[in-house]
Amino acid sequence: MHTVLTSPLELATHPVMLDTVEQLLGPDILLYNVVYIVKEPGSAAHVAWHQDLTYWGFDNDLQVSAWLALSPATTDSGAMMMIPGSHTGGRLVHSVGTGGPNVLDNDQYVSGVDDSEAVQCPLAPGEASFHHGWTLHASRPNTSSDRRIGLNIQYLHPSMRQTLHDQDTAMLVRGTDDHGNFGDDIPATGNLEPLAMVRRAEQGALIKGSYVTALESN
Ligand SMILES: O=C(O)CCC(=O)C(=O)O
Repeated sequence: MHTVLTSPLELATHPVMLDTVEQLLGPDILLYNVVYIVKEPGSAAHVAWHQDLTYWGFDNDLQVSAWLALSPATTDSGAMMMIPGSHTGGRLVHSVGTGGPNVLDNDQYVSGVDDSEAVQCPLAPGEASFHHGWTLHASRPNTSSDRRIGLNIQYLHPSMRQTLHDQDTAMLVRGTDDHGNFGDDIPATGNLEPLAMVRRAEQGALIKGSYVTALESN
């Protein structure tokens, strides 16, 4: 979204966000991806237990995911839940096919997660949580009367390398990139400009295909 709309770009590069990410990744930061995750009121959509890094094809785990609340994320509206300490266990096997309305693109999930160990992460609009790519997380359906809107923002250390193809892109948002492992994303200069939309569609198709490959190699 940061290549086709200006407001997610501004939010993902806001100094308060980057100062927090710097504490986790160090001074050199790439912005990898920004996506809205919306759950409509009363919809059955849920997010199954998963780890972000499992299917992105990276050679390392110097990454952090931010989730910025743009509306109230409460227990009723389906705030994220996380399993404390799960980031220390490395990559877990993901299956495909929950049989339900799983918001995740490939309907992937980790089976056997004990919900009673989960910690709810409610957020007021403007608050954000940060989790590592091995952290097991999920969310339940939105039973409130309001939309639950989050902005998911992915940051990487520049030494991360894509192993599934050689055309991945990112944007240097702080510090320096001494590695050159990614092509350059072009920041949005307007909203939904046709050329930016074409570039996003092409990159999206490439990435979606490679996620499936990564899941299949479980
Ligand atoms: O929005 C959600 O409920 C889940 C978000 C998520 O999976 C993520 O931020 O990695």
